[in-house]
Amino acid sequence: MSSSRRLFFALPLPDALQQQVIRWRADAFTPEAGRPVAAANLHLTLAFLGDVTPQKALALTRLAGRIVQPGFSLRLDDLGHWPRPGVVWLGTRRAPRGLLQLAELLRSQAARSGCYQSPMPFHPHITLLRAATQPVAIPPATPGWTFSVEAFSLYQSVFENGRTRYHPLEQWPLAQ
Ligand code: 2AM
Repeated sequence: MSSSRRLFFALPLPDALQQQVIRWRADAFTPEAGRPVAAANLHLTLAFLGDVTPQKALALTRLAGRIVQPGFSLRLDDLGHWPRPGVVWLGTRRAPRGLLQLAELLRSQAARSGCYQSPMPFHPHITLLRAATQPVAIPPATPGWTFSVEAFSLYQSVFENGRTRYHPLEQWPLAQ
């Protein structure tokens, strides 16, 4: 019998942007600030599903495949620190409507399928550092990267050899 997998829907970051972000991060934060997330793991979560059975995963991927939404442009111009989960994040000061609609749809489909959804409002962010539980000096600004979001993905979170990796399982285009 196949077992549950830890899954989430997210926006991937283009490879070139991943590299720009990690180069900037190396200068922007001291090593004591927190544990850097690997470049390949940088993503913006749309809906966290938790541990999902194969049947539920299939139902949710079918629903995801029926989503028809236009792409949008995302500007990464916000930074913050959440000391309790120990996360330093990169975000956006003005979340585009397309991003909020896509997250809302995926989150409500997940909730209807029985995946617990946090009652906290959706705060789109890309986790840059983890284990950042001490005060962190947050730079006043980011370079203000902007990128065009043309697809969203389903990821599996896998913990192996002491590391968490996010494997993209499937991707769906947003309409042009
Ligand atoms: P984080 O980066 O703020 O920790 C894979 O774990 C992704 O799902 C991460 O982006 C993580 O957010 C998010 N995530 C993990 N647990 C979650 C939860 N209980 N509710 C919402 N998002 C969660």
